[in-house]
Amino acid sequence: MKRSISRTTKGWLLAALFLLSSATSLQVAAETHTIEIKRMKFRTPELTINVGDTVTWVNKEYRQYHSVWFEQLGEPEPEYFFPKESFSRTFGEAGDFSYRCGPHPKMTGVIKVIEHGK
Ligand SMILES: [Cu+2]
Repeated sequence: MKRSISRTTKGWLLAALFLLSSATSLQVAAETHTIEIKRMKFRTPELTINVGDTVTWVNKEYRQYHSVWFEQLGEPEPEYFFPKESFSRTFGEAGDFSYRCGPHPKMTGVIKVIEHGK
């Protein structure tokens, strides 16, 4: 009798462990997205990502430097980055985040950050 109770307890423990591990695997891993900067344009200029994802802008020009400036967030203009260099930013909350290049105001883009599965 005692043995069968402990066996049942063991079964429940295993079931609980299984549920915990499957809940963990449902979380979506954060991704890194790449935007290339070529011939004075962000390619692509509009990108939708999930909360927690990172965007890396890569300068693919021959000589031209650029910056990625989220001016509307009231942030200071970041340093320029040169060909073969990159700039990264992680987005921790949902929303539409417009940005521009500091030295080239006509270069604009937007990162649309959404909650997972919405
Ligand atoms: Cu630029």
